[in-house]
Amino acid sequence: MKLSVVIPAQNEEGSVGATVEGLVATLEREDVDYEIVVVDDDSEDSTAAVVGAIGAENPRVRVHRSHYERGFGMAIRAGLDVFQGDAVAIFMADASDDPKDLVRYHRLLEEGWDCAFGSRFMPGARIYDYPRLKYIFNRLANQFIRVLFRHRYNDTTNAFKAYRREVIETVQPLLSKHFNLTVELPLKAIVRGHSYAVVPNSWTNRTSGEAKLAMKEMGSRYLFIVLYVWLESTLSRGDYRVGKPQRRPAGGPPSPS
Ligand SMILES: Nc1nc2c(ncn2[C@@H]2O[C@H](COP(=O)(O)OP(=O)(O)O)[C@@H](O)[C@H]2O)c(=O)[nH]1
Ligand SMILES: [Mg+2]
Repeated sequence: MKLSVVIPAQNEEGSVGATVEGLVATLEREDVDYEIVVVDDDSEDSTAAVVGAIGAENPRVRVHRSHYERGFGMAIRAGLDVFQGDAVAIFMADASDDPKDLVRYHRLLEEGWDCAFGSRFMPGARIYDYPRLKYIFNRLANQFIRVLFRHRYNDTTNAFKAYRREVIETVQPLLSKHFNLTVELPLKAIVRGHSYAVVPNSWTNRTSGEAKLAMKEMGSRYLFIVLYVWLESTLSRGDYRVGKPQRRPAGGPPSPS
């Protein structure tokens, strides 16, 4: 199973090189068939050049200049349009995620799960230097999602997850343009009927560059998409679930001739 790794990156010259090189080293050591697509949005620094230089040596690595408007969600959506693997993982450019966790995701997908999710808040997980205020909001948001969707998974808000290609087709059309895409993808995958497995993850705070998640601006957008998916799951009678037989139009299918 070929794994595509989509990395949204904006002004990450201080960490994107190490992130990509770390991934390459681990994926090659573990014999994973992969491609790495770094989606850049008009970075004003050398992000694209750094990745371009790695790509010149390793054809599995490339930069894709986002073909959408700027934004975290739109950059990931651009990556989801162009990836070529059988599955795709979303990975941060700031070296906060661990390539070894990605290898575990790949194994889960190979075992047959549709989605592989991590949790930074379960036994076996490790978090380093998580900003305090962000931690409080994170735990509240994930608890709210758990109650609403009646599931036990406690880290829906982490973007670092992996999906089989079919899942990316099932969750269309995507609506989120910003960080709220991180919850739209897993919640839709779950309510539309895909299977998922959860493993402990580690997460390390960035040591270079700036964190871009502005919680003030994102709160209402997160709430919008969470409620949107919840409304779909409670009121749409399963119309968007995978495997639900489609009703044929009256009169049956059009005749072949
Ligand atoms: N292409 C692109 N990448 C982005 C944008 N905003 C954030 N990112 C990337 O998304 C990842 C997560 O962003 P980060 O700032 O670390 O978020 P935080 O740690 O949650 O505050 C990093 O790799 C960023 O470079 C954007 O508007 N466009
Ligand atoms: Mg970050």
